[in-house]
Amino acid sequence: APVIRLEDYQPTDYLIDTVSLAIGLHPTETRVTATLALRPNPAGHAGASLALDGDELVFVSAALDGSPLAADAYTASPEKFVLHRPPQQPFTLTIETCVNPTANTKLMGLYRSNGTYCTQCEADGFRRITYFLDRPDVLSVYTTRIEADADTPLLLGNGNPAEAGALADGRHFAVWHDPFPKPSYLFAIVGGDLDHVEDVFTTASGRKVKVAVYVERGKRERARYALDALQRAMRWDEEVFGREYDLDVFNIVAVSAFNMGAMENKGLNIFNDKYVLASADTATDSDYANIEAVIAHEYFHNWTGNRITCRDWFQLCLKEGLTVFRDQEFSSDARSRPVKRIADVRVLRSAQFPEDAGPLAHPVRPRAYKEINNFYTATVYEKGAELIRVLKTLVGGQHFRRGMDLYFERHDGTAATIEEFIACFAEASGRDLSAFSQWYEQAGTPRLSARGRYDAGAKTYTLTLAQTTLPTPDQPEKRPMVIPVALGLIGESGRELPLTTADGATDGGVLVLDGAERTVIFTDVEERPVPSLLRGFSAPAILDLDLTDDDLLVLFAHDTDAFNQWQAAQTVATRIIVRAVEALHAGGTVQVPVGLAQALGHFLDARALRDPAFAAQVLSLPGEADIAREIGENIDPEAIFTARKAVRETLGQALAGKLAHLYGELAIDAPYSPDAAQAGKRALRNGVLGLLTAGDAARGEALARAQFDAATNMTDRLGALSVLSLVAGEAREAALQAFYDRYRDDPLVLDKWFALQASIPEAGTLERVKRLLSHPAFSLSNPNRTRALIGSFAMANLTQFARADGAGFAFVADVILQLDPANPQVASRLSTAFRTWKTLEPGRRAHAEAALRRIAAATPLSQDVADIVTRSLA
Ligand code: BAL
Ligand code: ZN
Repeated sequence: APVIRLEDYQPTDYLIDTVSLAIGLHPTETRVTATLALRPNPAGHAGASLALDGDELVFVSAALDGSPLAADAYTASPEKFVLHRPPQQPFTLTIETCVNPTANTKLMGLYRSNGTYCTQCEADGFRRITYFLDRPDVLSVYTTRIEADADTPLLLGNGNPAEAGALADGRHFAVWHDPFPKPSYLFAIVGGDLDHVEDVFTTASGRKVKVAVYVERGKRERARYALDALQRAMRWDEEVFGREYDLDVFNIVAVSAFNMGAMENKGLNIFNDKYVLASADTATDSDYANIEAVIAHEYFHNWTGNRITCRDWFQLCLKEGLTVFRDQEFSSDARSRPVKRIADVRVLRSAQFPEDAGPLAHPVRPRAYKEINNFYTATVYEKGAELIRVLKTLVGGQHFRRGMDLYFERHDGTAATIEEFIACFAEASGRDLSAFSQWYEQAGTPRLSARGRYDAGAKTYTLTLAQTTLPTPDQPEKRPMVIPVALGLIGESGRELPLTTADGATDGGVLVLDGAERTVIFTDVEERPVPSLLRGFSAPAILDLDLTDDDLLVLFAHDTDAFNQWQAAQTVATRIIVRAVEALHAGGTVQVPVGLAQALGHFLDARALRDPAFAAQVLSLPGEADIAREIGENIDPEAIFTARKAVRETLGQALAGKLAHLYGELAIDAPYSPDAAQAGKRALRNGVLGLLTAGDAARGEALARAQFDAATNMTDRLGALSVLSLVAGEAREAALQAFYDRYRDDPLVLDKWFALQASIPEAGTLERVKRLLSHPAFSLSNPNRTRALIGSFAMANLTQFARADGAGFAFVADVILQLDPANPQVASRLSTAFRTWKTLEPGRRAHAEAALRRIAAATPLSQDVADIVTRSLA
């Protein structure tokens, strides 16, 4: 496949002002008639031929200004429609195509999910419906007429409903008109027989919007939380960003077969039903939080993505990073801000840091790609969101809001670039942001190191910060980034010390490091301080501290920044586990200093009942992947697993009394609510149960069994089952069977059942997963099921995926090859599980490489998978 480069961007030679579509839905022969109002683009090449994109299309007919085209006037293939000599004034082109939604297993374009017709067009699925200039800078006004049989009573499109009625032979139609010009990737239709919940949302200016969520029959009550989250998001965007909704209707449709999480089509969001359906009995507290976040995310795209879209796919972070930032802020306001920040940073570190440190590393705005679907990455989304946060910290909250207002005002109705976005903030703040903009160009995570020296006589504290970034593919040389370091100084007595410098370098508690190194001298420092750096995780960097464990425990006990309080405990725990790995390698035994257990004990006494959600984050020790990242090379997953388990065992035993007491105290009497307060208690109680079981398996198992049997909600039931799943034996198998029997008809809950079994860190798991592949409830053609079973095994079970005998790698490679012809996007996603293969010890590394080479050598192989494995091997 050719490489597409940012520097080669050219506007199109033609523009498409309006699109009129007539779609006759049929399971295997859907007729699509597209009438495009075209004209030469003043910015393009005069007289050029018109080449429209297609993908596996069946061409039927074409007409120019209403008259059939002569055979020599055009060429049509499944991949292209070319009009050789287009008129040089406005003209209409009518093209008829035929598509087969039932045979569409790629789930791109028009397909069927459990009988429901639905579409997915981002990034380039529209060309699988009709020939088009299928790129985000071609904005058109769409009118869509959908026709179907009586068995498909619901017909939805973008924009506002315009007309509907009955036809002969029991068929019927609906017309939708979207007045807002949009790129083709935001096009959508739905046809089906669905249930729904609805409400009326009144916007800030008093307009009434009919909001509705459509789900499969029988699942209506499970859509209520999503409908509520939608309306809260709509209100929040008015209050916080001044953004009002702009159509008469807003529809959300949940489908069970979906490659992504959800899609922001204008006025018609289509969702993976995992991010819509929720009830106490079937969804965990995390599911509810994810639904709230994804509903808000897709809604927020209406302004950041739809009203202002991207000029080209290199600018993907313009809409995604910004919209993730917006949904993070929404959830922070709806729940606990520090807890949300910790959760988001956990995601960034576990999903983005490894990407940035491995062969798939790329800048937040890439400069080249072969397959755009492989760039919907944690770097574009999560690091992209961090860059918005860095920008806000650099310019300040007020200037940030003014810059956003300017961006909406200036670029509404256009396809914009990162440069245009940043220029709005430069203008609003009066600052030169050219150095900041380097964050978008340079891949890799900066390593920030800090050295401090206290002079008791002079009462000065000298802090030196330095940064380096390791080379990444195609970027051997790295420049320093602009890193805002939010900081404070904590005295050993526990009080926050004033930040006084001669030049006001840390005004507002933020020190900006914009070169390789910077030294600041704090004066009037009355006692030896412990620095609290990168507060709130003020930049996406890796921090190397020259602090002792005791210093860190001072921060854990006294830091006024909740993020760094949590971070201090995590850092101490990480160090202890890394030392334990080293000890095991040296043939020694695992030692856990009493300091951490004592500090955790004090913390639990003081905070557990007051702030359980935060305490749950503190109690959740760094995972195996966190430790692997810290060690960095020659990874032996078994050693990490054993070390971490031993540390948890020691802590569980040291804190046994407190944990048992807390477990009782945290029980909830009230009826289930997914709100943050109850969810926090359940999170901590499940965390307590886990640690307690690590210290005393028999006692923990008994408690978990009782919790499993008595649970009135999925969070408690699955929390107990997770604990039970770690203890091999009859009890585990009985609980798994009971869970299956209860939920055998509920696909989303069965996903949890598959995922949990695939995550068991035992040698028997590979055989279990292979057995489950042929379970009647399993199907590789459903992406959620595939991700639950195979994705969990490959991404959340390090010891078993990276088995020393290579059988885990080989198995996942087999599944990727089996899935690839049907659904390359999901296959390609799975293949990113190998992204850290180069950090493994030599034996495992060789097995991983062999598996990757076997995939790379397979024919045929999709461009999606080929791109990932080729870059992974480079
Ligand atoms: N645009 C793809 C799905 C999302 O990020 O919202
Ligand atoms: Zn998005």
